[in-house]
Amino acid sequence: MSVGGAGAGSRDAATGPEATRPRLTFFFPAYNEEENVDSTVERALADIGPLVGGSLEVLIVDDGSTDRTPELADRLAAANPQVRVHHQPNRGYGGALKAGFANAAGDLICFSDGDLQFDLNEMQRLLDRLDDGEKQPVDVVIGYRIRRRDPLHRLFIAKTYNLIVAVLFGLRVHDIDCAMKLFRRHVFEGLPLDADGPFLSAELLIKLKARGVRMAQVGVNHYPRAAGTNTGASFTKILRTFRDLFALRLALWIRRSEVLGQGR
Ligand SMILES: Nc1nc2c(ncn2[C@@H]2O[C@H](COP(=O)(O)OP(=O)(O)O)[C@@H](O)[C@H]2O)c(=O)[nH]1
Ligand SMILES: [Mg+2]
Repeated sequence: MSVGGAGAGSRDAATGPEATRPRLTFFFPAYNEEENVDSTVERALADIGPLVGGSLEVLIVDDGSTDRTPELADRLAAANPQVRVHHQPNRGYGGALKAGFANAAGDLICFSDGDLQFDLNEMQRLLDRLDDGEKQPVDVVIGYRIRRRDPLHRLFIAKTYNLIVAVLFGLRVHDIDCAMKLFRRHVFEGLPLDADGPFLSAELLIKLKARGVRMAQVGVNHYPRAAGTNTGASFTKILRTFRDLFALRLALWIRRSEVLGQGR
């Protein structure tokens, strides 16, 4: 699918025309996050809102949650016009991120996770880098976890994965999966994104880099999950990630311009 720009066909009717775009959309994937969804929205409004003079849209992407997340999200959206919710049948982490990009109304789009493992106020660091006129101009700023607060086996899996992606795709970034990322809206125009699973984060960076989009990296803090369970590296998700990884590697060899959304 192609997200952003005119391709964002699934945008909810509530989004205004370009003239009324909020400066920034913050979205987060929420999959069975009933314990965290209220506080993530609250933190986003309190911590990110002031960074953009209140011109903020908070978009909850409910990816087919089976707990009370959908109803809590609806309640949050009904209570505050700055908050919107996009519901969809379960597609996976990547599917949820794609829905976020496609449905965000902001001129700038950022996302994080819905489990409070990041300090949302640190979006300031990403916004500062995007606006820093003294450094090389960039259109994307990605965070990296200065000290990742996850179980040891997760750190090992992540290191190996980052290395494999670096070797196979030449993508050298500190932390592919860090869920603190900021984009200018235009980078999504005509950009086809495929993975519905966790590989989407890598796919996105690989394709942006191949399209010549300039990116910067900034360090952010990371905290243990506030509530609920980490499901980021289940066995099925790892299998799915490798399937998608090899599919993209092959596709970039045999039909590069098509997968990059560039006319042949
Ligand atoms: N759409 C979708 N989102 C998920 C899934 N698993 C986790 N998430 C969301 O992705 C984010 C990170 O999940 P988490 O389990 O904390 O991953 P980890 O931090 O990498 O262990 C949270 O916002 C979750 O709600 C899933 O299977 N589908
Ligand atoms: Mg997490």
